[in-house]
Amino acid sequence: MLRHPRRLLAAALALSAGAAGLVLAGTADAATTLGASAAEKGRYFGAAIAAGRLGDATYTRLLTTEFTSVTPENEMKWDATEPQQGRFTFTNGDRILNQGLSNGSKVRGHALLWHAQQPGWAQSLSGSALRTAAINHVTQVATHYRGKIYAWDVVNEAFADGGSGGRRDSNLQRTGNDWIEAAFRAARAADPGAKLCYNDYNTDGINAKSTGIYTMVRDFKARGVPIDCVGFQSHLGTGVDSTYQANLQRFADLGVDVQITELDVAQGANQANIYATVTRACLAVARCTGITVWGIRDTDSWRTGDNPLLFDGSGNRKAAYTSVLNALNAGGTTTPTSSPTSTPTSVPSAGCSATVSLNSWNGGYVATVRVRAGSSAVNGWTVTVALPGGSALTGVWSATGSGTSGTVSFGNVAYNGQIPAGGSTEFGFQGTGSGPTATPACRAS
Ligand code: G2I
Repeated sequence: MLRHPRRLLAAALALSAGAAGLVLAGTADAATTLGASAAEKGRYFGAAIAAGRLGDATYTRLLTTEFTSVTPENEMKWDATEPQQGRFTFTNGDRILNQGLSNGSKVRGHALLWHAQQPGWAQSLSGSALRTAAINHVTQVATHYRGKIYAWDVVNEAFADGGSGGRRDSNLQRTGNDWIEAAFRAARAADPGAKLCYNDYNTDGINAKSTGIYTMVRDFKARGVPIDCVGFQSHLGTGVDSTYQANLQRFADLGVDVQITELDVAQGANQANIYATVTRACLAVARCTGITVWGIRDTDSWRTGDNPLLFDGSGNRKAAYTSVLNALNAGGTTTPTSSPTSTPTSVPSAGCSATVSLNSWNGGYVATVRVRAGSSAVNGWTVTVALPGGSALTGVWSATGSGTSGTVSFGNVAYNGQIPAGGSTEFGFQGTGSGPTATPACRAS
């Protein structure tokens, strides 16, 4: 059977929802929790949570009944996980992880590198000492959580506010413009199963800042830098930009998932409507895989006095809650599926060639495939790879894939189909078992 990675994702979402005992698609009745309703649309609905609140019975009741994903509000940040250089403490991060996993939820890792909440020792480093320490941090933390994190915010808030569309100045930025891609490569090597996200705020529409990020993501995809998703924090005031959905869509069209990662909205006449607008925007973009709100009750929020969340301080559902639930239960969603693809029947011909390099470990691998044009330019390509028995594909980036075992094929995506004569591009996939050993076949279209 031919399968697309997004179908695998949908299947995985269904499985994780099933583990939480939720009723899935096919039922006539509207689901009655945020998580169950989102699952019916193939998406998760998550909350940022704090380890220190897990002893609060109302908090944990809401958490376990309403949400299907958790993000640590502070517990996996650099100051929390590496308070002294080279000495890692995962106690509170692990509490969040275990809370999520024991509830059948996804866990979003937040955040490997950020200019804020750095431990004092890192704040005082610069240059190659800081770069080395930062990459080591990414490697150690992503390795500790390997195989357990759905998506990592690898880099958080690296772009400047205002009209420049450029990078924010920081000690990390001063180590060289390539610090972001170095972080993503280190994260991929450490946890090849996690989706790797870039996350930022004030990106809630098409503006100079979001366009700067868009340009970076497009460049990363073209050069094979591993990036799988972009997080839109969505800390909103009393309005939402009319281009909110179009902005999500333009990123999705680059071949990355998009996620709403830190949603909260100032209390006011528009709060419920804005929540609904954001929810509908995610449902309308096939690659929007889920929504996370930044806290559970108003009293749990970092925005003291804004009352920006879905539950009041007593844990009662607000109008904003009902608005989100109704939006989730309404029709008009774009489900994360794709049109069927077909297995190539013709013998691969000259015109392009492909080579594969493997990063393997006991039980899995990441394959990086370089596709090269011959003496003529290529306008679209398909690469066919024979997987050894027992190997199953678990993810693909910078290509569309069909098949999960045996002979699998990969096609170019919009931005990497055209290769000039003598030029090359890259895509990758990951799988369980052993990686392919035979040279892949390449067919130019
Ligand atoms: O600032 C809101 C969010 C913006 N995007 C990235 C997120 O990581 C960020 O989260 C907030 C947390 O919600 C706050 O809880 O990040 C803040 C730090 O920049 C967090 O605040 C910190 C306080 O500054 C510390 O004094 C406090 O010890 O929370 C810590 C734990 O309560």
